[in-house]
Amino acid sequence: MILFKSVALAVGLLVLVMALLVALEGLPVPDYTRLWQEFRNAGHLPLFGVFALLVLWLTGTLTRGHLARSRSYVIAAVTMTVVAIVSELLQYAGPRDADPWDLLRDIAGVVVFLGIAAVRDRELSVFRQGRGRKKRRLFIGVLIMVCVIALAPVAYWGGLFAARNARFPVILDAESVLEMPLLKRQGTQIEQVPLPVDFVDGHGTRALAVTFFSSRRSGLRIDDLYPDWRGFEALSLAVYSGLDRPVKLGVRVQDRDYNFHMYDRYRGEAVIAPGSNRIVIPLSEMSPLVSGRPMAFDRMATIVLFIRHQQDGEFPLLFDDLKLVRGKQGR
Ligand SMILES: [Ca+2]
Repeated sequence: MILFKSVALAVGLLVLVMALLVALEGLPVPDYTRLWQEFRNAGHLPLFGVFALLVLWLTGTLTRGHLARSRSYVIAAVTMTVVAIVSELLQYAGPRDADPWDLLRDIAGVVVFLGIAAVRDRELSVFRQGRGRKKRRLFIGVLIMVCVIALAPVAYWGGLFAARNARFPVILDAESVLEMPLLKRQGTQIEQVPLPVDFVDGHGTRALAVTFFSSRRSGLRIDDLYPDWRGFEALSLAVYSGLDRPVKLGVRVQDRDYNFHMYDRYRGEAVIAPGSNRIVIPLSEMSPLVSGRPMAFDRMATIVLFIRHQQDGEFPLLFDDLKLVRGKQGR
């Protein structure tokens, strides 16, 4: 009877957990950013933790007096680990991308929540006899460590986004290492370098060197932009070229409503002369888009700086002081 109830419980939980995971994925989100994604990933921890407590409670209630207390913990841990593995396997088969880290977060949730319950459980003798106190302290230390590891990505991306928000309206200045994880290379190499003395349009002490290689398209992509550009008049960028000839730099700007059609984003081109350059693109040029709708300046998403059909071997351009400005002069 207990076996039947346990199987029914496990199947019921699996259905419920899957429903909640689907709901977690389908929630309307305020901001489609890496930080939000990490928040959502971290949601696995309390979700599985709470369910593990539920199984613990049910097992204790169903088997009152027939089962050692510690066995209830083992049953809860095993049940939820199986639920986590099966839900991951189902996701491999389903439309949602399965993430092995999710499985670790699920199990971390089970361990942490059951662990906290165990430490506080008066019926559990393991932390209350003999050297129990020492074991208890060690165990609490392990729980804290598991929590810190599982939540580290949220703290990491939270820090990067806080620095991004503090920098705004400057988008890229290459002064801080905190800027680098928000930049994506597309067939390029990037590094922070000292600002050349004749890069008069640059700012501070460093610039971002982007090395372009021969390819159909290579560039630099900045996702997860500070979203609200309202109240600004132009996008301004300093570029330094060590070449002895002009080169054409493509600029692409997308909002969060971008529908993956080439006419549903802004696309411009600037000629970069040898030496120091200042490119200024009035926001009025970006809207309306060719697709006909206005650019959503309160929900901006991505800037891509690129070079097309680059066949001249590798060369670097230095980017700096990419920012939004209120006047159209760009400074
Ligand atoms: Ca700089």
